Amino acid sequence: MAKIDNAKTYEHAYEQAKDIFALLGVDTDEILNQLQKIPVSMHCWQGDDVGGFEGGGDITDGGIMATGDYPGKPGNADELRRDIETALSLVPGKHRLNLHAIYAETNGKKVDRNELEPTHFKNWCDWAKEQELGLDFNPSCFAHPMVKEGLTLASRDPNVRNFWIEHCIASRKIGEYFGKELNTACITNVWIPDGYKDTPADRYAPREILKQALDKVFAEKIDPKHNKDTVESKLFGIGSESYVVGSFEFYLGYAIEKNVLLTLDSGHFHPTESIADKISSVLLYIDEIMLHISRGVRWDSDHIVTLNDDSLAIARAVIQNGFQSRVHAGTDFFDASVNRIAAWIIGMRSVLKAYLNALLEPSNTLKEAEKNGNLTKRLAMMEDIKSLPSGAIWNYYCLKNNVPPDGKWLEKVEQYEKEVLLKR
Ligand code: RNT
Ligand code: ZN
Repeated sequence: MAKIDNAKTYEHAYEQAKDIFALLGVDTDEILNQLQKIPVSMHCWQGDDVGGFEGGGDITDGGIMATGDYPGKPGNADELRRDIETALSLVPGKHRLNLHAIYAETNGKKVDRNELEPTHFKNWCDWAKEQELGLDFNPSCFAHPMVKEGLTLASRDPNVRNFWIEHCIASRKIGEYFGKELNTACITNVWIPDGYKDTPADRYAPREILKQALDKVFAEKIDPKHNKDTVESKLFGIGSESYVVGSFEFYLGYAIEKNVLLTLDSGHFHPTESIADKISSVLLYIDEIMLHISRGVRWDSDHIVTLNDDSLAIARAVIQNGFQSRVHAGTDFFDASVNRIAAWIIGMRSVLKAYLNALLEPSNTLKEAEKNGNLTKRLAMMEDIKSLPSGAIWNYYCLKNNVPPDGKWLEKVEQYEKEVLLKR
């Protein structure tokens, strides 16, 4: 149990909350065991505004953007790793780290993205081993001069296209290396920004080109024990408002036909469209999916995750049917206007709270009511559940994991900011 002030108060609150949930047939001790087994892949790129260590490169060529100039941004991989360690020390549970190719360490040598190799990620891998973290990976198809007119894998120019095919192939090998070294499959996620600002004259041709390019990327079979491939769709980005080649329908079809995973990013759909309701549909046709849990706000797809109806609905869609092993949760947001480490912690803790809330629901009773046509009971219960004391369960879970409860973690970040971040 974490040594924090007033630990007794939190334990007492847990015991009371536990009794209340028991009245509904929910065993909170058992729920906490289940929550303990849910890893969330924390994205490394919140740490430095999707900067990476190559120098140069503007992420807006990928239709994405981080705004804000909060002090303390890490300048190298060691600093970023230290920030990640700090963030994860304030998040209960065992999680994973999601890396991007732009975070390669090339020892001052210029290594272009199509030439990246596992050695350029050895430091990350050794560190992950030491921290007992699984790694996931992403080719970085943005912030690079070979992004031509907003296109990468879907470019008509074979030089451009082949460069990115090579980069994606190199990335899968890095994923395989992580998987082998860390004894847990790496999920390598292909996302490309390709699209048009204005109305295309031909919506089909770029998709044909992309399909063929992806076939080349995935041609070599890699043991899924080490690396699993996934593809991420998007509806629009900055500068690709009218058309994105890799749309949801495109990748849904691709994933089904080619037996790869599908990534659903909660910020990549129409603002009123939620990924939560897609999960139970796509899992009828695809074995496993990855989630990029984010928070869309108007045109932006990458605000810090909070505990809101959207994140709750996502967690519910996973938990209701016991899809934990088929749905790989991850985060994806970038905000440079607040302390970057706090941003990670807020997002990660919110995702976990959403999962906890979903686990705490008396799901069988709700399903039973629905099956019996008692829709009044279904709605009444769903409303009543909202004010159950799940916060007490959460704080106890934090204590159990040696992590400060709500209201207590921020002071640790403030201390780190004073001692480390502001001295950079
Ligand atoms: C962009 C996608 C993608 C990126 C990262 C950096 O819209 O969500 O996942 O956020 O790869
Ligand atoms: Zn994403």
